Amino acid sequence: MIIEKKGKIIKGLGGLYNVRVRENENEIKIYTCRAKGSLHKDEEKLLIGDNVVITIDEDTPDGIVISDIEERKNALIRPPMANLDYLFMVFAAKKPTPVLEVVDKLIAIAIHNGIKPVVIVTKQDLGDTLASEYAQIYRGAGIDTFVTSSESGEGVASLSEYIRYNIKEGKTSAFAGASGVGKSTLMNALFPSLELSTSEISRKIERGRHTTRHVEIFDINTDEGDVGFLADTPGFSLVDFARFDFFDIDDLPQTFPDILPYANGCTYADCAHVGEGSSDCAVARAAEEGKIAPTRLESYRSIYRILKEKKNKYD
Ligand SMILES: Nc1nc2c(ncn2[C@@H]2O[C@H](COP(=O)(O)OP(=O)(O)OP(=O)(O)O)[C@@H](O)[C@H]2O)c(=O)[nH]1
Ligand SMILES: [Mg+2]
Ligand SMILES: [Zn+2]
Repeated sequence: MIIEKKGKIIKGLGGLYNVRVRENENEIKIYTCRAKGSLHKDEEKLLIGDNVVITIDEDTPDGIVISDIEERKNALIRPPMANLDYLFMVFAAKKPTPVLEVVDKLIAIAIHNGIKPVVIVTKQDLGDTLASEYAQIYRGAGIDTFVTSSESGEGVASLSEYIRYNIKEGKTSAFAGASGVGKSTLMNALFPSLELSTSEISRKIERGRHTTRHVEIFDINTDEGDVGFLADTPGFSLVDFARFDFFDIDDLPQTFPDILPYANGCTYADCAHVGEGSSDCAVARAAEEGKIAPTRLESYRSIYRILKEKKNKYD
């Protein structure tokens, strides 16, 4: 007999996928299976977070395959996931030193894809002042921001409350950021039963050791009646706008909600808001008045330059 079931891909390793299926009210089952040949085509490569149909042929051993993918809400390259509702941008107050341009690029990509960005500044115990300064930048940009320490427990309860309140009813979320910032450690602090592996950053170069090797989605908030999903993901340090087409240059202002109102209000002719010190540019003026954080404007201008160069090349 052939049976079809709907489920969600929660992990994938070497062509084998774990698909989470709700069998009935009380039972969740994980099926390990391969994808049907036609689903291997590059453009529709399966992603963690995909909602899929699996076909079970009870008459053959290994007779379970992923036979269809449901239409995606969105898909990201980093972390490689589909159907995200929330993306938690995780970086440390120090060790490793954050690269805010990468954080800002990720936030822009999330917003462009209709994913709600949330910032988490970890390792507050290593640098309280730095952590507050970073948090100030993102709160000022209107982004939900948390400061945590998995060492002292600071901020963990309020983040936990936020996650419990927002990541439920099938919503999918992920922790993303550089290696060694403490994503897995924080997930363990929030959900001790996960027991994810973590490891010290390299003392010499102060970089993480890429401890988490694959994306994996976990059930959370199951006590609320319905489930929410949270993924741990491998660390990455590059978001390459030159190589990948995340969005067009015309879409850029919408991805910076803190700059958008001033960009819209700028009456300087054909202004791209990237000129240094032009007193006619409303964005430059707002930055001078301290209404836009300098690092946010730098990131905006950096993305603009990359997209502009790309456009000039192909137009
Ligand atoms: N002092 C301090 N150390 C922390 C904190 N959170 C994590 N660490 C340490 O930072 C190191 C890296 O933590 P991980 O959780 O493995 O980092 P990760 O972001 O998951 O790294 P990848 O899996 O490589 O992407 C570990 O030695 C943790 O103990 C914190 O809040 N304070
Ligand atoms: Mg990890
Ligand atoms: Zn302008």
